[in-house]
Amino acid sequence: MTGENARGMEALVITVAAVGAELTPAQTPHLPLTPEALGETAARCEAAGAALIHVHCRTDDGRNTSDPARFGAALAAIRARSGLIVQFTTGGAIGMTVAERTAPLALRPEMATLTCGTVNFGDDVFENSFPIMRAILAELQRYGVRPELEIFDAGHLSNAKRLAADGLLSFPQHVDFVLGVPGGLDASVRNLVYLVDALPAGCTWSVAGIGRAQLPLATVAIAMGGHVRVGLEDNMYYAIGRLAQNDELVARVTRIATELGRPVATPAQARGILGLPPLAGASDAGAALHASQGQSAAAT
Ligand code: KMH
Ligand code: ZN
Repeated sequence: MTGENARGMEALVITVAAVGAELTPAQTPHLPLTPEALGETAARCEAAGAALIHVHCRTDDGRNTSDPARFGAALAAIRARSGLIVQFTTGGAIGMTVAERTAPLALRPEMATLTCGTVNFGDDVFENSFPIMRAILAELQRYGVRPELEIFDAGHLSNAKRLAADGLLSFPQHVDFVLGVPGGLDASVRNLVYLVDALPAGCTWSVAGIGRAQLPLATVAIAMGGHVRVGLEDNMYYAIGRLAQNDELVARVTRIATELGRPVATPAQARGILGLPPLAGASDAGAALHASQGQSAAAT
């Protein structure tokens, strides 16, 4: 059961990108920097309607780290506090080597990102040449980790198709459109519709609008039947001048989806939608929230 309502709308998978690599603790006090804070964030976001958490790790004082021990502690803390699908970054932070970016994959998270091309990233360059993509794909395959294809620019989808043509990737896949990065494709509805139309058959997709584009693109994606990523990695504000907390960004998407008649997926339902196997022994605490909103698959 993947969760559909009476109108046949597939349940909405909400991803929380809780910390990312770019914001500093000086910019917002709400970044979950420690494994314990990531566990707490996971619990709160699951209760608010999230099904998946995209994970970067920081040191206690906020620096980026690819230390597998830190990722392992984060994975354990998230697992202890939630049933969320855990997705590691392989983008890491600007300046990390490919070996650093892929080192945590040995922990075999359920999913990890694969950015499908190089992109300007503010004044920096986020490097994802074909050799880098092939190296990351090899590590994903080595550890049996399901990719989420990150598309920052229109050509990235072409790159993913080229990887498939070379036999290195098979479609359909789950794809995340990250729109509005300075240097990447603008966060417009027109661009989102263009990208969705260009997807290979059977793909699932989500959108992560950067900054103030997060809310309007999330709303459009809910109506289009796509999925949504929110969180501080992409947007630090709840409203102009008001810093956000991750769970309130998730809760707002849940409220909008509910108003639009779109059920929100529990982690177990999200695993079905994304074609992931069930997590052995996982709780589905999100089901209580969904049932209380009268939007579980059974209730709708
Ligand atoms: N921090 C960005 C340079 C990912 O997580 O896969 C890359 C990023 C993408 O965040
Ligand atoms: Zn990321």
